[in-house]
Amino acid sequence: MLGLRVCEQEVTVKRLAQTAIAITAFLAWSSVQALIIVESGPTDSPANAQNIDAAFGFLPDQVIETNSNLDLGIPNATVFGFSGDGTYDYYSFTVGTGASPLQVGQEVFFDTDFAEIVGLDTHITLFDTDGTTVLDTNDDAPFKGPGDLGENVFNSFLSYIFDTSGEYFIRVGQFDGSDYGGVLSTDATYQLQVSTVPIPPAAWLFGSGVLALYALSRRRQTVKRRKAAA
Ligand SMILES: [Ca+2]
Ligand SMILES: [Ca+2]
Ligand SMILES: [Ca+2]
Repeated sequence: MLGLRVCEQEVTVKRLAQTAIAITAFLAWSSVQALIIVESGPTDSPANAQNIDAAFGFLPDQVIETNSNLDLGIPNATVFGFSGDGTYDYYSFTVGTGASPLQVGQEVFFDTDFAEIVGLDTHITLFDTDGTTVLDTNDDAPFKGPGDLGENVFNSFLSYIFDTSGEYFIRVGQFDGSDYGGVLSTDATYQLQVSTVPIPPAAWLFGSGVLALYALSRRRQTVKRRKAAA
């Protein structure tokens, strides 16, 4: 009887453990899913832009350009977009407002992935808060990064440091030889990644170190002046 009870307890513990593992796996899966949003709505103009603030998470993403050693602290968002309806795709995001983790003074990276391998040559353009002033644009990335699986480097990449808070726009278009690319006419899909690097703790340490040295040198000068006066 005792043996049977121990056995029953073992089974219960095992079941509880399995349930815990299943719940953990589900939570991990749902937070991974939360990092990818699918293009929805017309997205064909700044006014119809899809806001991606809620898509940001901190789980490692294999295909962002800043994913050093699968760093857990890198905010990133992924949009799965559709090409081929003859319009541009506009997405908006806020910087420095707290609605997204993007901050003023931080370098933000924009890149497209898995587009070239399905026959889409992307061209991305970053717009100011008015939706029309071009801040930067890129047709082909200057390097082949994770997610750029094609033979060439037709996927796009650009980085930008925002100096003012507000809602900005990133537009996905298609290479057509023009300065900012044309509308998405090829029937295909793409992934747009928006990511940044955390302000490194080392920078803060360095900053406080410099302050400490400055304070020490001030103290030494004061002591020296006092000694000279005495
Ligand atoms: Ca990438
Ligand atoms: Ca689209
Ligand atoms: Ca391109």
